[in-house]
Amino acid sequence: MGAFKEPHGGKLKELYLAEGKADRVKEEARNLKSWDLTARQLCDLDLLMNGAFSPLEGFLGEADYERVCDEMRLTSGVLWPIPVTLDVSEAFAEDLKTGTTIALRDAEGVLIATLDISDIWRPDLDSEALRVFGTNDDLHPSVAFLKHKSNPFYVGGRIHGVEPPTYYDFKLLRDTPSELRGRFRKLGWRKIVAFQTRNPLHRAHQEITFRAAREVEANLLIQPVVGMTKPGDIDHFTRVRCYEHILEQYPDQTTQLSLLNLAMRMGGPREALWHAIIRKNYGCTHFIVGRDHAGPGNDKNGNPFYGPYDAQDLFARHEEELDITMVPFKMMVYVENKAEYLPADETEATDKVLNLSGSEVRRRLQEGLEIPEWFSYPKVVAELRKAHPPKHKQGFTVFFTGLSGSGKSTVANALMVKLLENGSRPVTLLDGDVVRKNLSSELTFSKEHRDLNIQRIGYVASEITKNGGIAICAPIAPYAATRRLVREMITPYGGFMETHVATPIEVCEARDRKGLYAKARAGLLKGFTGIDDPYEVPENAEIVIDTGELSPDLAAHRILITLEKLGYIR
Ligand code: PPS
Repeated sequence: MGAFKEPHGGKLKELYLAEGKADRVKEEARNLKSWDLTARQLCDLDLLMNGAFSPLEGFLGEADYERVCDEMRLTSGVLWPIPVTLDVSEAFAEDLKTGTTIALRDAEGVLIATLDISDIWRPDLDSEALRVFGTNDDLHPSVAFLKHKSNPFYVGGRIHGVEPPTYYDFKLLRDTPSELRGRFRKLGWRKIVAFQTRNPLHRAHQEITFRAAREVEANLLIQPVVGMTKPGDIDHFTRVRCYEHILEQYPDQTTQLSLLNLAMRMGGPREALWHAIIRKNYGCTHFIVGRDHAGPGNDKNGNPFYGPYDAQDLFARHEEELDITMVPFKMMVYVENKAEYLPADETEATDKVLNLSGSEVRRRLQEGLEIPEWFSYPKVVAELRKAHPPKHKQGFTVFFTGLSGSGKSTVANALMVKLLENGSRPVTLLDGDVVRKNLSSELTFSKEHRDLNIQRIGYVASEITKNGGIAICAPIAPYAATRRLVREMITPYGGFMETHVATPIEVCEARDRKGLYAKARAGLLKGFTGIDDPYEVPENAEIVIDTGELSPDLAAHRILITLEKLGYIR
């Protein structure tokens, strides 16, 4: 058997036009209707065009789609487990006609490909979720995508590639299938075992890859996904730096690292088959399938969506047809008394087995705790620490909310000065009144404009938090839903402390520093919060203070103590 047998018995299907033709198409495409591709569609198109999705020649038409959903097969009978579809808005689909051509462009408007439309239809996305992913539970990331993010119409048809999407990062590590096959050929590699990952590699993974290579006497391809992975995963910039470090630990000339611009679906067993087909297209002969391959986590009842070895079972049933050999692995654990990694089912009852779960690693990073050397390499841990600094080095936002005159600005100012005195990070104060004069100068106090104002404040605070600074926000922010939105914008990047300045309205009104309550009572100022406009009292604020009872100094001090307790300041 030759090592480079063509996939599916056919040629690698690269969908790029020849250079001269591509130039002509670029000219002609000016008159075509254009669809701006989403990040996920751009990943799919990239792999369609470069042949990683061979034998597909475009986005699926309706008949192929139905059979893929039901039977994991194209109408030709070829095994294809995941629908690769182009979802478009109703407005875009409205005057589209089959038999015509549309232009597909990236976010900057660059023409990436044209598509000859064969099918336009409104799919039943709930049914797709159930048939492909086996569930309607939107804790499954792809079900959530289908239910809440996907456009309602699908457009199928043949693709003519004009140019690959531009990526500015790690260019030398991104390969097309023919480039990688060429490299294997040049290196004289005849057996290649591929390892798929969306996580940083630690010693356990390395052990799996070593064992796999040894078992089947093959070279190794580490092919991590850098397109789209599970929400909340470690960003690919950090991961690739980690991969580069761990690659130093592999024997010279045995292993290649190449990045895959795949948009994962977290489809468990079906996804494992898909990954294998892709690796076959990249010229690999073997594919590692471990525990819970491409697993989407747990459902609403806390149970895993798929069994830990379902992917291996499904693969085994289709292995011959896939024409790429599975190298199955059980979970690897560290056996301290033997100072080595072993598959969990090969340990003895007397062994001292060590294992760190993903969430335990995240907790240790968060708290700045030790990550032992049996688990990972110091250089890899250092990269992870850079990306996940402990709390006292992360950014955070203190978000004050409360009635006009409640004392938000005074306490916020006192807090700012105390934090500047502490000196750990730069501090920015986004006071309600000041924001209204600058960032939101054109806005009124209608509900819509108040929401917009708070979203703008939230956006700025999230950028500050992301970059390790401290944002103190002090608007009224009367609506719970908008405050929740701001919380969601910030928590992925750092701390969020909602601080309800719960000074009673009678006290605020008695102070009436700006005379606004008097005006509102006299009917001269309409829609004033607390008088004739709502204020939804926070139900889950981290801190509640009443400036009727506490001086600004003491109130700021209480917030500081809370920040200290939570680990954000030292
Ligand atoms: S909001 O609802 O969060 O967008 O309000 P905010 O941007 O914090 O602006 C509040 C300041 O604007 C003054 N002001 C009013 N407040 C409430 N309702 C009405 N109709 C209104 N008109 C003007 C008021 O001085 C608020 O300042 P603070 O510092 O809260 O007293």
